[in-house]
Amino acid sequence: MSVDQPEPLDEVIQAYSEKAAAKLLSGRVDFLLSAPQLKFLPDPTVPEIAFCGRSNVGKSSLLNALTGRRSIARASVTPGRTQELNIFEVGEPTAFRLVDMPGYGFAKAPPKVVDNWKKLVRTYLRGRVVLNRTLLLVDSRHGLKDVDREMMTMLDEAAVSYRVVLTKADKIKASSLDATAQKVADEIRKHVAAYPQLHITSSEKSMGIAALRAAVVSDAGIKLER
Ligand SMILES: Nc1nc2c(ncn2[C@@H]2O[C@H](COP(=O)(O)OP(=O)(O)O)[C@@H](O)[C@H]2O)c(=O)[nH]1
Ligand SMILES: [Mg+2]
Repeated sequence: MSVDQPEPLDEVIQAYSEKAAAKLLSGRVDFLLSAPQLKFLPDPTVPEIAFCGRSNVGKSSLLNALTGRRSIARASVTPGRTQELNIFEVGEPTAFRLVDMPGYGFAKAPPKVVDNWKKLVRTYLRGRVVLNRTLLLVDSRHGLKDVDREMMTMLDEAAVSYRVVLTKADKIKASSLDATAQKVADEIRKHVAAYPQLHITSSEKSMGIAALRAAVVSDAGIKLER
C-alpha cells in the first residue's frame, strides 16, 4: 500500500489563494474617480490598497497585470491626471479599492507641484482610516533612490505598512537582479513599516504577479474561499 505524500500545507493554501485572488481581480474592476484633493475621495466604506513609486517605474503596467487587463490604468502619462489619486473598485459588490498614487521623482517638476504632491500624499497616508497597505514600486535596474527613501520615511511616519515591489525584472540579468534584490532587502529591513519580504515582478513576463495578487487581496482583508 502506498500513500501519496501530501503537499506542504502552506503551498496548498498559497495555490488556493492565488487562484481565488486572480478570480476576484479578473472580475469587476472599474475606474471610480480621480481625486485632486482629499475631499473628492469616496466615503471610506471599504479597505484600500495604494500603489506608489517614481514616475515610469511601471505602476500602470503592474495594475494592468494584477487585474489581467490591457489598460485599466493608463500605461502612459496623461499630464492632467498625474497629480491625482486615481481610484479603482474591485468586486461586485465592491470588496476593496485600488488607489493609484501620483508618481514622484519627475525631473522637471516645479517646487509648487512637488509641494502639492507631498501635501496630498501625506494627508492621504496619515488620515485615511481604510488604507490597509501601500505597495512601493522600485525599478529593478535602479534599486532604491533618495526619492524612494523619502517616500519610505513618509510611510514609516504615517505608520502605513508597505510592501516593496521590484518591477521590470525581465529587463536585467539574473545576477544583477539578485544583487539589487539583496541590497534593497537589506535596506528595507531597517524601516519599521516595511514588510521584510520583497516582491520581484515583471508585468511584461507575468513574473511574481500571481503571488502579489494573493498578497494584495489578503492585505485588503478579504477572506478567500477555496
Ligand atoms: N520590459 C518591461 N517593461 C515594462 C514593465 N513594466 C513597465 N514597463 C515599461 O515601462 C514604461 C513605464 O511603464 P508605466 O506602467 O507607464 O509606468 P508608470 O509611469 O509608473 O505608470 C512603459 O514603457 C512600460 O511598457 C515590465 O515589467 N517589463
Ligand atoms: Mg502610470
